[in-house]
Amino acid sequence: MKFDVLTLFPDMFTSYLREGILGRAIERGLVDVALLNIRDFSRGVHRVVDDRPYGGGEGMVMKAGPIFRALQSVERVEGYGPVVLFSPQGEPFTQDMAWDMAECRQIIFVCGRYEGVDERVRSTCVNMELSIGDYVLNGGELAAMVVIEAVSRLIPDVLGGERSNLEDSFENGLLEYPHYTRPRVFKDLEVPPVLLSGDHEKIRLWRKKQSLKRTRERRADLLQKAELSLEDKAILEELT
Ligand code: JE8
Repeated sequence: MKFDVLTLFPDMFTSYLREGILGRAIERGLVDVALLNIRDFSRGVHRVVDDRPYGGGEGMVMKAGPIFRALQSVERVEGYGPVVLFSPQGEPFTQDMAWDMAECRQIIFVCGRYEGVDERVRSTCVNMELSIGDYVLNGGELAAMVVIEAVSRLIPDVLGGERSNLEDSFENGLLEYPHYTRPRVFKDLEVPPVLLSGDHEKIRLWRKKQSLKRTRERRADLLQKAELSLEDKAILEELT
């Protein structure tokens, strides 16, 4: 998977991309992230990338030209995917979108700053506008990192030994069950005995029950959407 990221702050990505599962995936050549500094595509000695908004008002707007030229410089590989613009007005990013994106060979991200990018970038060069949530960031960079991480971990072999995707939160539409590790007793708090029983079927059912309980308590909206098995429904019934 190739990610091309257009940004004014490529350094925000470099240390982040070296760490953890993603860092390993890049090392192994499973993921490639190319960082393009939009300022390198500006013109004139002052390398201007932003300007005052037509119609007046506060703040600056990113000029269309530099972003347009940066996009033109990106070589599209076979099986390329969308050009994604991040903005608070974008469609909310979901795990389902991450799965769809993981099928692509290449995804291009445009990270704005200031008040955002000239509308003509969106209308001519962009075919997907995403938001990572209903809160205000200073630019698209953190959003790009979020999407790169969420998509990368779905690429075969990226997780490797680290537990399978399928158990994770949202993969089955439910929140995860609680986890425990040693010591067995911490500040008078004991690990639930079932987890020490060695009875794998009992453990599986306990975890599923915890998962369903938590989802109902914290995220009833997820429970409505989840595809529940007969077993899930029976456990939920029992919980009420
Ligand atoms: C951004 C963003 C996502 C999210 C994304 C891109 C570019 C005061 N203004 C700040 C208001 C409009 C946005 C300005 C900052 N900004 C924010 C996001 C995002 N994806 N979930 N929240 N914020 C840009 C400029």
